[in-house]
Amino acid sequence: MNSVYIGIGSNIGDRESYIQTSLLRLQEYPGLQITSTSSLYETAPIGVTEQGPFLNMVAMLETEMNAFQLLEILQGIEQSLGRERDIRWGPRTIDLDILLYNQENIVAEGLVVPHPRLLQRGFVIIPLHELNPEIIIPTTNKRIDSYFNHIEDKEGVRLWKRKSTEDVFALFES
Ligand code: PH2
Ligand code: MG
Ligand code: MG
Repeated sequence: MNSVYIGIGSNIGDRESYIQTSLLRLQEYPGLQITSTSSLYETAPIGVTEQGPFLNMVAMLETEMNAFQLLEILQGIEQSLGRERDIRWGPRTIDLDILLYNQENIVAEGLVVPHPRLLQRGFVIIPLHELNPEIIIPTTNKRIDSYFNHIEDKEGVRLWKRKSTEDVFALFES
């Protein structure tokens, strides 16, 4: 089994519902289990700042799939939820990014893991840290909590819906 962290974001339409649906679709695949999820955070847009605020979260998966098989699944779910790839860093119904895949460093066309901008983004570090402050970033061999106090866009990340139980989907009830 492989342990994977994925970053999830949405800033168009019913953001929470897109995120919930993406997790439900993911859960349908055999050989893949969602093992934990962070709280939901509302975050100021980074990169292209003239767009609506995002909801972001991180989920942990256990899967038999290799990173490229998983990437294909994630892109299929993005497409099924109306994702259009026109503006880089622009608005999107759903964005599913592989952040970490075991402790592997992957550099290939179309896939770089750990995610290249992971350590510059509070909207990723904060929910990752919430799930597990001891995660090691394989490119630097440092724990995620050593980055937590140096986040530049911290003010732009606010707790939007707190995770209250271990149940992955309870987050979306009410
Ligand atoms: N994703 C981007 C670009 N900018 N900003 C926030 N706050 N959240 C995101 O998920 C995000 C972003 C490209 O993937
Ligand atoms: Mg992204
Ligand atoms: Mg992406």
